[in-house]
Order: sequence, then C-alpha cells, then structure tokens
Amino acid sequence: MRTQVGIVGAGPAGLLLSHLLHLNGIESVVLETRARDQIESTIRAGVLEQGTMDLLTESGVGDRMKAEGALHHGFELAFDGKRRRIDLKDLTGHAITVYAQHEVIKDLVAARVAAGGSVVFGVSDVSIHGIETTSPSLHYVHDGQPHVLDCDFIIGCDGSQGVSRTAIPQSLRRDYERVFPFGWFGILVEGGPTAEELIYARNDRGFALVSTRSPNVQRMYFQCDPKDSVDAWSDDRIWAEMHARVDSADGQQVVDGRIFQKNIVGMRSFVSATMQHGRLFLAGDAAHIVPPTGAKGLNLAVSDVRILKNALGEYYKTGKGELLAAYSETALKRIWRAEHFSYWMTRLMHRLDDASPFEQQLQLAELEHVTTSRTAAKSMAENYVGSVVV
Ligand code: RFL
Ligand code: PHB
Repeated sequence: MRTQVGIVGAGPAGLLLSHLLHLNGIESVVLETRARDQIESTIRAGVLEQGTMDLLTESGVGDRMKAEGALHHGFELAFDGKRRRIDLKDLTGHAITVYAQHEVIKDLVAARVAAGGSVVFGVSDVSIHGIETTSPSLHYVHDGQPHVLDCDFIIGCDGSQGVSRTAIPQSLRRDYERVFPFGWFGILVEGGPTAEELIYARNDRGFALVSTRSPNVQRMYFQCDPKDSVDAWSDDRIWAEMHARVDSADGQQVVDGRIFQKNIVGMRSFVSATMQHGRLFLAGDAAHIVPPTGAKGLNLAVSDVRILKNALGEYYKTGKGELLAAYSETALKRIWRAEHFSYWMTRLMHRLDDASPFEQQLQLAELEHVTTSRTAAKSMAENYVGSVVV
C-alpha cells in the first residue's frame, strides 16, 4: 500500500491532521492500535481554546461543538473562602468552549469516514522505517496479517506511550521532564451544574476543579496522591473533600450528584526536542505533555497540526520544504509558552508539600494579585485562551 502521509495514532492530532490534509488534496492513512468505540469513549480533556474552535469550525467539523458545547466567557478562582472571576472576554476579546475531547474525536472520525478516508483501527506492532530516506514506510499487523505502508512522510501522533518519538535517534533528541508528586482524581457526575463557569479552587487541603460536560453531566477533579486507589474513595468521602475545598464562606456550595466514573491521572511536564528527523515529524502528546491545570494538552496538539498542515501544504503545492524544515522550531515556541503557563498555574493552585508556610503565603499573595491587578489578570487570561503572542 502507498499513501502520501502516513499518520500513527488516531487521537485529536492524527485525526485532525488527516482531515485537514484531505481538505488540501493530500492523501493520508491513519493507523490506530485501539478500536473505534474505545477512542470515541475515552474521557480526557474538555476545554477548547478559541483558535481550536475556529479551526474546527473553518474545516467543517464544528457544528456539533457549536450546538452542544458550552461557550464560557470567564472562569472563577476560589481561594481564601471566596470566589473571584477572570473575565476572559473582557480581558482578551476571546472565549473558550467546554466540549469533551471524545466528542471532538467522534466528529473527526465521522468526517474522515464520510470523505472515504482511511483510518485503520486495531493495528499492532507498528514500526517506522527509512525516515532518513525519501521513501519511509510503516510496518504493522492488522487482522493477523503483516502490512507495509509506503509514504512520503510519517507523522507520529501516537501520544506519550507511542513508538514514534523513539524512532528519532536518542543522540539527536533531548528530553526535558518534571514529574509532579501529586495527581488528579477525576469524577463524572450525573447532576446539575455548580456554577455557570469553571471553578479552579486553591485550598490548604489541595486543589479542586469544577468543570462541566452538559447541563446534566458534570466533570470534577481534586488533587490526590498519584498512587492512591479509586477504591479508597467512597462517594461520601469524595463529596466531603469537594465541599471542604470549593465551598465559599458566603454559602456558595458544590452541587452533589450521582458519581458514575472515577479515575486518577498523574501529572507531569515533558518536552522532547527535536520534534522532527528526516521524514518523521512528531505532533501532540507524542512530543510534549503538560499538567492539565492550564487546559492546554489538546489545544497544543491542534496547534502543532495547524503548523504541519501548512508546511505539508506548501511542500505539495510548490515542492519547497522550508516550512517543514522549520516545523520543530516553530512549534516549540508555542509549546514552551504553554509549558510555562501550565507549570505556573499548577504551582499557583496546588498544595505543594515542599512549600514552606512562607511560600504558601506567597501563593495566596499571587492569587490576590492575579484577581485584582488587571495587568496580571490579562496575562493569565491571554495564556488561558491561547491568544498570547509567541
Ligand atoms: P492521544 O490523544 O494520546 O492520541 C494518541 C493515539 O495514538 C494511539 N497509539 C498508537 N497508534 C498506533 N500505533 C501505536 N504504536 C500507538 N500508540 C498509541 C493511541 O491509542 C491514541 O488513540 O494524543 P494526541 O492526539 O496528541 O492528543 C493529545 C490529547 O489527547 C492530550 O493532550 C490531552 O487529552 C491531555 N489530557 C488532558 N488534557 C486536558 O487539557 N485536560 C484533561 O482533563 C486531560 N485529561 C489527558 C487527560 C491525557 C491523558 N492521557 C494521556 C493518558 C487524561 C489522560 C488519561
Ligand atoms: C475538563 O473539563 O476536563 C477540564 C477543564 C479544565 C482543565 C482541565 C480539564 O484545566
């Protein structure tokens, strides 16, 4: 089999790239280890930046997001027994949409299928060959049979546990990493919303986040030990913790509901550079991870794909490879901005066990500052909506 662009991984990065290339008349094949129903039901991120919303809309896959997603013009910071609002719209002119990542995945898979695109689910033993030549190939097994896919380019969109990153020789790559000593306990709740907007809460007991999925389904998280077990947390214990961390002194309370899913995720910051070698290019979590506090993971995957789509578009239109040659350098500017913001927001909002009482007071002083100084609030808001210029 032969295609122009071989894509490893059908996450948001791989599927969106395949869709955008198709709109530019460029053929691709996406190889995915999991089944379609698995990728369409894995619960992950929820916040789409304005730029992500715009790209989905412009490329014709934004209808359901517009109809079913919730447009938010701000969010709230809860600390010291009170809640203060960050008015994203007023500070930046932009908004965000809360729309689950697996819904974006469903929309993208539907668009690829409708266009006759090739997404091969349930593959195994994917390996990458010949990236230092002009005819690289992907080897894989499907339905028990070995296959070879010859391509012009290979794009590794296979997430943090994929095989693409390690196809770039270690001697050319540098990994930068910070593992946080805490995780997020995530719950899905059947019940009404607590507030109209997201609440990020800083509390001496630890961080908590109140997000949403629909008028009847809410998404909440609280800081926990990454090695903790979901079984150690009864529903009553979870609600007691959420109330202790989020409720305000003036009586505003988290709205309880029926918990129907629980999971724990670890938190880390990670960048692998370079993101390209020969005919192989990495995009999304395959090359970088952010802690979810800044809601950047999915949006960064989308911004990598936007850059790649333009670079591949230029190559196939003019034969020029300048944008492709500059891909890693171009993408890393935005990635490091988001890494810094996510790290900063994580340290601002979480209970840091290594922090002295002095540093805890600094955390509160900084929260007072970002919620009272328009200049500080604007910087936070620009980073959050993704409008900051890099
Ligand atoms: P994805 O979404 O991980 O997709 C990669 C796809 O590649 C497949 N794959 C392979 N396919 C073929 N061959 C192989 N050898 C393969 N190895 C893997 C995988 O099955 C998968 O389908 O990466 P992508 O497209 O770069 O998208 C990035 C986003 O998914 C990610 O940044 C965010 O979801 C991060 N993230 C969160 N971000 C937030 O902003 N808020 C959150 O609440 C949030 N929760 C999460 C998350 C990431 C998680 N991970 C990575 C485990 C929760 C989890 C559990
Ligand atoms: C979510 O709704 O899953 C969500 C929202 C904001 C974040 C992270 C996750 O910062």
